[in-house]
Amino acid sequence: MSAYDKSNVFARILRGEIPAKIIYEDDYALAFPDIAPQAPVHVLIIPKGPYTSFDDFSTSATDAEIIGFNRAIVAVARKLGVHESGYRVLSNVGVHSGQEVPHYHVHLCGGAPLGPLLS
Ligand code: D5M
Repeated sequence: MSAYDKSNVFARILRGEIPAKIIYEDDYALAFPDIAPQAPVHVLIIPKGPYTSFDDFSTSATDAEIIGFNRAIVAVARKLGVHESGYRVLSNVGVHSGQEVPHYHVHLCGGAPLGPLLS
């Protein structure tokens, strides 16, 4: 994976340069709706640090960042009311996954049966 590009769209959202409807924020994470939702609930959760992907984050972030970020995902699921009904957490990594934005993000989808992930 190449070096972190500070001009990516999620870095710009973190800096407040591009508007986003923030639905959750803490020391480790920010969450906002996906611009092209694929489910009734579809939000993106991003860490505040400059990590390109799940792979980069899991390799380079501190234990506190990793724990804090994962707990933020669960907090978002609770806040959105999908904790009981269930939800999907997915992250694209690199070219073959189709990752578009080179700032680590997870898609949290739910609000209805999602069907099989792979078909
Ligand atoms: O998915 C990147 C996702 O990011 C894709 O579902 C669109 C979404 N996106 C792109 N720009 C924005 C803004 N400005 N707000 C909200 N959502 C956005 P990937 O996993 O990289 O393929």
